[in-house]
Amino acid sequence: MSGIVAEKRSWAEPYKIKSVELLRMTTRAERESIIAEAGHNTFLIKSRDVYIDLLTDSGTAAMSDRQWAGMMVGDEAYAGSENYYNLEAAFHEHYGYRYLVPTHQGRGAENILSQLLVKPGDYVPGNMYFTTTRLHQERAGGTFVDVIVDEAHDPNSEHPFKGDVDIGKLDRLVRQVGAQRVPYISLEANVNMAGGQPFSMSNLRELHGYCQTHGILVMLDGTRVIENAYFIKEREPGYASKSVKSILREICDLTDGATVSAKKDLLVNIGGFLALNDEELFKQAQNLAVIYEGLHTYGGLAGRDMEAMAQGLREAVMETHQAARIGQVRYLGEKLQSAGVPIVKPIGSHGVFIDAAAFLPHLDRDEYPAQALAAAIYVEAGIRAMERGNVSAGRDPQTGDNRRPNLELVRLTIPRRVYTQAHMDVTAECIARVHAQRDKVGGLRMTYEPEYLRFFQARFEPIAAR
Ligand code: P71
Repeated sequence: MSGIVAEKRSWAEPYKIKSVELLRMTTRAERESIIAEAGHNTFLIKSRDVYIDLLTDSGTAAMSDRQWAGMMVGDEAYAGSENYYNLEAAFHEHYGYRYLVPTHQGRGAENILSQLLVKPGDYVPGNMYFTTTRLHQERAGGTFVDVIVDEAHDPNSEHPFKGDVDIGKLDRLVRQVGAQRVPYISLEANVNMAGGQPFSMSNLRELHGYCQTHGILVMLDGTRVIENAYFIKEREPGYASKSVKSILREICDLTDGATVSAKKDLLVNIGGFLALNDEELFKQAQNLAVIYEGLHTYGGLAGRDMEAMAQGLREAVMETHQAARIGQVRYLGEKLQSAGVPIVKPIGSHGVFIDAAAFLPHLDRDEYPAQALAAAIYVEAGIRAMERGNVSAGRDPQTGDNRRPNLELVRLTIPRRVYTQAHMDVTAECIARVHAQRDKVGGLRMTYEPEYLRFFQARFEPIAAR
């Protein structure tokens, strides 16, 4: 009975496993040649060469039996599919926005929103950038301005709501450029690039008031908003006894619309949508959808995908699901912390973010420490992580220099309902081994740099063997 105490109550996965996918292990020698062939970029490794895949939580969830059952009732009519109306009903019930435009994934919705609202010369403030979101804003002629609280840029700050907007920063921008050049604020839930950090309801309420006064829309990036709702329930005074479902609704009611990648919160492998309250904007969005996505009742999705999304939404607001989801990420994060690995605090919702700058202090940011660390983790145990630092941040469009963000991170992203605690143990042990030999990890030089979203396809080579 050692280790078991009467008071302790663990959580367990609120499901049992009905179907499995076998994993394949490679040798270290194989992985060394695989990473070189992939140009030291984990995006360029074949899935078959990965043992535990923590690249992303996007589109990687295990669907439930009910979602799979939904796939069998796909109505694949070109127009007016039954599944669209089922999705719309679930969408109205849970998010409460008036209008829905399905899209093939999140960036499809971002494209439409940016084209609709951003004019050349506009400014789009946001609580930290997201790669695709900012690019769509820039391509529409806008300039992104970061207005997140300073704590978000400090991996060691324990601030419980590092996703909050600094209203003072927003106000300075509005005074400087004029509210008429700020069409909306792009408000991301559970801010990805900050480490999966939530905003608070009180901050959102204040932001909503400010934006109403100045005629600025609040557009939510609701990709991980249900996880954000769970953090509000856990951390914000007055919310402990409210349901995740009602907190979600309260968030949406304080915003004017949303872009959502359904590949995260909503437990599906593909899909997204744009949500709006304004009828005129909605009509224009539906019209743009037929250019870029597909007819407005499918938006690039199969009928079956919309059915799986509707069911995923019902499962995503279940508290047992979120407790296990966020509990599993926390389990891995705490293991890494106790092994002395520097990570972003507090532990976020969708992954554990290793502070690569602190892990590899001997490397300059332009030697891409997070890229090098992700490659070293792969070579150590076949575990695939994602760089979220200088490579992801890209170049400043004005100066052409690397942006060198303060956060230089490697994300160990946990797919929903896919891996077990034992996989988390193996992962933590792998990272601890790399950490013990961290001085052997050398820097990288970029040998191929694509123009857009370079992190997906860039190639690197080691600067010199150490
Ligand atoms: C993630 C992804 C997928 C991704 C996208 C770009 C670079 C690397 C990985 C996608 C998001 C997201 C947020 C907050 C919009 C999108 C785009 N995340 N907002 O984290 O996290 O959605 O991929 O469905 O087009 O791995 P999309």
